[in-house]
Order: sequence, then structure tokens, then C-alpha cells
Amino acid sequence: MTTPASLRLFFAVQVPAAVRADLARACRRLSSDWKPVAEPQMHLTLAFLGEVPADRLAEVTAAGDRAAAGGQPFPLTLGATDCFPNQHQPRVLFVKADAPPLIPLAAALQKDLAAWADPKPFKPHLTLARRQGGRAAHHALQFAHSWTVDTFDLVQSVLAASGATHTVVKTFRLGGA
Ligand code: 2AM
Repeated sequence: MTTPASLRLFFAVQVPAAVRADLARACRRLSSDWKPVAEPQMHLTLAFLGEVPADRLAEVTAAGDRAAAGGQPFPLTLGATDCFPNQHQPRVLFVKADAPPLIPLAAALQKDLAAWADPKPFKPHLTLARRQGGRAAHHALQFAHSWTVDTFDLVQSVLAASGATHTVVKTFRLGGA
């Protein structure tokens, strides 16, 4: 097998299986103008890096190690849905995440990996579905899922016509260790 010249990477907080199952249940009630995110791929993006040369991977994992060592486990709550860019012309239906420590964690990764990291302001969210039809409308849903985040992952995304495949490259434990 040949090693790819670059890897499409992002950092993400994973979601407990029971929570993903409940979110996927809600997605099954969306209109066909929405394409739900596949249940195993539901996550909260911390920092999107895009294509990183394979020979720079060690720099990315070192930044993950530093960010993890500078953090501590924290509670995260998923609440109401909202849309990007707005509810009137929605392209993305997401669930808002309430977890203030996500902000400095994402900022640390974005700053340390500024060569690659998407510079867009970080908004803690979990994407539920993306618009695939012209009549996609906001769905106001309310969730009440909470759990303790004690790790985050570096994930490789491989794009294909049938959809993306996500593979965990490395898991980072908050607080180091
Ligand atoms: P999301 O944050 O809305 O879920 C992998 O593609 C993940 O990185 C997805 O969850 C995706 O969207 C997020 N992401 C953030 N910025 C991105 C960008 N510029 N291109 C592709 N994905 C991006």
C-alpha cells in the first residue's frame, strides 16, 4: 500500500453511541430535503485542518498533545437545533452544544495549527443534516443530552462519491496522561 501525500484531517469530540442513536432517530423524521449525517459519523468538530502533508502529521499530533495537556475533562450538553447560515435559508441543521471549555480547546488547536486550521470563528455545534433539496426548512428540536468529555480525536476524512469515511488517527486524553 502506498502512503498518501496528504491527509484530510480534523479534530473532533466524539458522541456517546446512545446519544447518536437518539439524534439519528430524530433525523429520520426530517423531510427528504435534508440529508442526515450518518449516525456513526456524528461528532462535534473542534478544528478543521483540511489537507495536511503526511510528513507533517507529527506536528499535528504534537499540537493535539499540547491542547489535551492544557485541558481538563468537562461536561457537555446538547440542546436546541439551529441552522447555518440562518433559519430562513438553512444549509446545515445543527444542535447547539453548551460546553464553555470547548472554546479555549478549539482556540488552542486553531492557534497552534494556524498553517492549516480553518480560521472561521468556532461555534460549538453538532451537524445533524445538510440541505439536499430546495425546500429544506428549519426543524426546531430540543435535546437534553449531557455527558463528560474526557477525550478528543484527530480524525482522517477520506472523501468518496458514496460519502466520507472517518478514521480515528489518534485519541487525546484531556489533562494529559
Ligand atoms: P461541521 O463542523 O459542520 O460538522 C469533516 O469534514 C468535519 O469538519 C465536518 O463535521 C465539517 O462540518 C467540519 N468542517 C469545518 N470546516 C470545514 C470545511 N471548511 N470543509 C469541510 N469540513 C469542514
